[in-house]
Amino acid sequence: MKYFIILIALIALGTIAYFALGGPATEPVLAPTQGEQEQLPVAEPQTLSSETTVTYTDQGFSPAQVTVAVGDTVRFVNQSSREMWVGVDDHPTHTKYDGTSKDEHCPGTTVFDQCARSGPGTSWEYTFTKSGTFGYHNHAGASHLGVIVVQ
Ligand SMILES: [Cu+2]
Repeated sequence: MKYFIILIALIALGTIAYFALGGPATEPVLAPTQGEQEQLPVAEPQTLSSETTVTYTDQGFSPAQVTVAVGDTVRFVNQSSREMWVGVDDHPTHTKYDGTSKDEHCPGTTVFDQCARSGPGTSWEYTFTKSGTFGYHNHAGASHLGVIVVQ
């Protein structure tokens, strides 16, 4: 009788082990793994901050409009033959970032305003911390315009 119970127990264990390990269930496991691998490269770039370059020449800002994410930095490189002062619109007050005028927020780094002239070969960068569409101009030559869209 003892051996019969042990035999039944072994058969039961064997059956459980067969269903736990068993069955060629490898194909359904592989399919979701491939799906996850395809999604990863799409998600990663959205979480990284980056730097975008706008070039200023005698013809103006190029590209004239760029779209960046909150937290991204835009570098303005002066490759012109004149002075550059990147300032948020409108000229000459520069109030269209947070309502403060140039005379109120300069010198400083909180507003999208260079607050100073910089000569050929120099650059100035600004990190955008809030979303919005910000028109700007060269305060030292206000006919040259650009737009930064922060999403
Ligand atoms: Cu201005």
